[in-house]
Amino acid sequence: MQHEFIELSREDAVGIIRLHRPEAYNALCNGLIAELGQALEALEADDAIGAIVVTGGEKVFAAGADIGEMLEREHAGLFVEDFPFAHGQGWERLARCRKPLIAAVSGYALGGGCEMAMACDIILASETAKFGQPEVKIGTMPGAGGTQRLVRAIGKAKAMELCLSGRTMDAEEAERAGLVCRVVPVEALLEEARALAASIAAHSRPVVMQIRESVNQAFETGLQAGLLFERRAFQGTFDFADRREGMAAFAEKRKPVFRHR
Ligand code: DAK
Repeated sequence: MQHEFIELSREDAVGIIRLHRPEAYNALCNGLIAELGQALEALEADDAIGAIVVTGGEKVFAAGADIGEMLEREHAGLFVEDFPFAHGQGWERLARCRKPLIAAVSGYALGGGCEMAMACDIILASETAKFGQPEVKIGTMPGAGGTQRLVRAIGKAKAMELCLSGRTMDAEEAERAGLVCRVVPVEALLEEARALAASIAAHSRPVVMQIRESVNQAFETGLQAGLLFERRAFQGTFDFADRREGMAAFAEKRKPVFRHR
């Protein structure tokens, strides 16, 4: 399928989605979001794919929702169409993705761009990455998880400061604050993201999915509910052939051969 605003590629078990609208700093226009949704749909349906990297360009991951598209919009219309969910379901598709998603961020990840990175499971940043929720500067507020995920990721004080002031945070600060897992040189970003995705994809897929859902429970629910979810998921892995194979391989001092079952 031809895309206008993204590039989609596959390398072994890794799917790579590159946001590619450089003239507008990868602003997340409706067309881009729709294409993102279609790409995620295709990668999730592809049994060969075990993990997905979402990336942008060297200078910009994404500078947020497309301000030009939002300029003349009014509340009633946005509410009725549940903007921007009506456009290709891309945002909703991202939240619904069950395969591990790695955001590989260089340059600006602002507003919806920062929210998109945070909706992924892991953020890997290059030294040039800049994160922020600058919506306050254009008279609005974060609308795709910025006031929620950022607080959970970096704590109230820093999240409040970023959302209320609109200032950006560089990669080093983002790593210190716990928003990103690691910072790598800009030229190594995609390779590192691909290697991380490949290492995840090499594990048993159902086990990876269980772990991912359990970690997200910690992020999204209270401790007791999260611990119960984790215990049940752990017990559930004992029905997987891959769990038996993994433990047998360890005991026999050989590499496991996972069949994703
Ligand atoms: N929208 C449209 N165009 C943008 C853009 C954006 N967000 N950001 C940059 N551009 C365009 C600029 O208009 C310019 O285009 P030309 O004038 O060359 O045609 C080009 O990209 C380069 O931008 P600059 O000339 O401004 O470049 P600088 O290097 O000087 O500055 C910047 C880079 C990233 C600091 C600056 O462009 C900037 O501040 N951009 C806006 C950042 C921002 O305010 N982002 C938040 C937007 S609100 C939701 C989902 C998402 C959202 C809400 C709800 N739901 C699921 C419910 C998201 C909302 C937002 O993100």
